[in-house]
Amino acid sequence: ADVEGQAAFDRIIEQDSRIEPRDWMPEKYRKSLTRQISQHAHSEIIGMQPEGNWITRAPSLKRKAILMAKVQDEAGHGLYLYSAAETLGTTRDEMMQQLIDGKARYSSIFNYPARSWADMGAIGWLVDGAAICNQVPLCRASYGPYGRAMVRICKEESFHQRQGFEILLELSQGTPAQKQMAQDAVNRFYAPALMMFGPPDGDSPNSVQSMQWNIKRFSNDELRQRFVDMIVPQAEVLGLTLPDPDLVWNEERGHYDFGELDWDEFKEVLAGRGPCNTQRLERRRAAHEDGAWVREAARAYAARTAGRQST
Ligand code: FAQ
Repeated sequence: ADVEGQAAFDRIIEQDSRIEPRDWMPEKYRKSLTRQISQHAHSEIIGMQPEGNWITRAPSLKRKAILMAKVQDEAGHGLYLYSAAETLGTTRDEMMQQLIDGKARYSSIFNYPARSWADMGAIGWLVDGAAICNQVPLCRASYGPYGRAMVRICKEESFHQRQGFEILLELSQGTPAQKQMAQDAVNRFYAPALMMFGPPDGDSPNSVQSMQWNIKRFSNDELRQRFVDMIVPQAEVLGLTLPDPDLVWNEERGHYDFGELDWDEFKEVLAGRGPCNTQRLERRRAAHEDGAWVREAARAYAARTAGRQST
């Protein structure tokens, strides 16, 4: 092992300072970060699908423009994250290939269908809300390129969350059928959104090491609790209920208690057997194949310009 490199690395972590791409780092740190950042990038890219599904059916021109911009933001987030991961030595092509081959993970949440317009509200409010809770602490992640990418991503996610909340508020204050549609969307997305934070701490093999390396700052359960505490008062403003009979304020803890999640369902989704896993990957593969001509053209152009420069 590189003794000097390790000592310098340990010092940087100890000082809660930043590791940059050219610094020496333990192989396990490089590998675990590549894992987390690439999964995160894939989530953004696959996460475009449930919402992309509603762009053509948005209820007004304004809603359509807003949704289109949001989905484009997600593409942008995927690109910053692939770039951050590339600084650790894995190329974007390799990461994309792993995704297409079904060998890479992406967030469980994007394997659930978006059935109604209200789902655009529930995704913005709950899914982007969970993403913010999880990602704001990642702005302080010890790896520089990741932390810096997170800053801009979190700003955009905050806007996305407001956008979702506003869709639900309008539906909730609309006709009884619209309110019911909003409630139904919240009913379906609540538990899957809570699962975005990952398995309970006792079943989270990566957490301890990631926290020692200052990648994660809080455990999965801590962040899940923070999220529940955040959304309960927001649900009240919306006039909607959260589908959990065990959800109750615990005066002693100063937090809301909530019911156990269905971790068997979570495992099924991670194993590739969620409601939309197959469809999401097929769509991603098809998009990749449809884009082959763009990559070919870019390569041909690069080769031609390189040739011109050398003459
Ligand atoms: N889904 O040991 P841990 C968004 C895996 S937000 C799938 O606890 P860790 C915005 C985990 O990878 C969503 N897999 O793992 C948006 C590990 O497997 P591995 C993306 C999950 O890393 C909104 C195993 O289980 N955000 O995209 C999940 O310490 C709307 C054991 O777990 C991020 O990725 C899950 N929910 O903690 C876009 C944030 N949970 O890798 C479009 C960055 C766990 O050993 C529309 N990531 N697993 O094979 C993180 O903060 C962490 O990686 C966690 C997991 C918290 C997700």
